[in-house]
Amino acid sequence: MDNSIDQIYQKALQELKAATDRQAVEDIRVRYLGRKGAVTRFLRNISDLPADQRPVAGKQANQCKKLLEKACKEAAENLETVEEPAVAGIDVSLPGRPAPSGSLHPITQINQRICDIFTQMGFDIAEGPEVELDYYNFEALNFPKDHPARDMQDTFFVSDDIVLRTHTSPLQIRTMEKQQPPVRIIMPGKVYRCDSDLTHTPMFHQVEGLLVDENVSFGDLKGTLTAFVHQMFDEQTSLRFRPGFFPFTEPSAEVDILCVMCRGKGCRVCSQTGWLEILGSGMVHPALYENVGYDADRYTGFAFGMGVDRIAMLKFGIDDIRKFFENDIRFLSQF
Ligand code: 2NM
Repeated sequence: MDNSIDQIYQKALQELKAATDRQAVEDIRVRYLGRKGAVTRFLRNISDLPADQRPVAGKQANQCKKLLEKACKEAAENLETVEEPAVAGIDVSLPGRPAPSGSLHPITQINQRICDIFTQMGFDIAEGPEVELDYYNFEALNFPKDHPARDMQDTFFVSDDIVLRTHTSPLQIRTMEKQQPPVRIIMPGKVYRCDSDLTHTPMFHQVEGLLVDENVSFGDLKGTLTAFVHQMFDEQTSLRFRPGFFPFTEPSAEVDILCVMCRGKGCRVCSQTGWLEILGSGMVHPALYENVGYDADRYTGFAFGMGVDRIAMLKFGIDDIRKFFENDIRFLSQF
């Protein structure tokens, strides 16, 4: 009898030692000290013993019960103190926090989209210097000596005959000097003009294009730029070709799209006209062919130019161009 309660007690202690979490301790406590537990049953059966054995057995069993209760409590507490420091305050079942990733600048995104559309049509990308000779920036492009763009007020002069390029067209001249037609290139890049307000910054981004070959017509210009606008905006976008003037093209046309804000009704963005100018274009002026040594009787071509920043403002609905260059992460992370 003495042995049996001691055996129960020793077995319980052994199991407690092996327990690795608090639930295991609780299971042991129920199995020994619960209503149908081994110790509880032993205590209940004491009344069946001979009267002279009852006091000793009762005392021993009660002592076992107390010691076991204490052992269970301590085991649970120990497991708690072993577990907690490792996971203090942390729910290890939660998914980890993702590392914040950067995103492409909105101007980069639009620039890439423009280049994708034209390279899919077969245009090659050309790049060149931002500090240019006056010759490539103006002279070879048929800008007369007294043209207003040559004014100090519009152009950053590095020296008498060196400027920060005011457009990427100098590169078209450089390309034509090196290569006979067919030529089919676009030139993305930074350009510089002495201008600064809500819609102008001293540095902005342009993509210009040039296609020269035999039998290139104004119809090719219209078809190419219409296809571009439909891919850049959407297939339903209405556009119009409006007569314009550029020194390097003749005839010249400005391309307008129906205002993306008011759909032609007239609003602040389109200055109540219902149209937005997004491109300049035209048939390459024969004087340029003379300058690069092309046979002007054999070849014709078209050229175009657009402001990437302006298109990005229209696509994203931004009314102040300077936001693009402040590099406020709260602004940039929205794109
Ligand atoms: C524009 C508008 C019209 C243009 C012309 C040329 C060149 F040099 F090939 F003749 N490059 N880009 C051009 C024509 C650019 O930008 C508004």
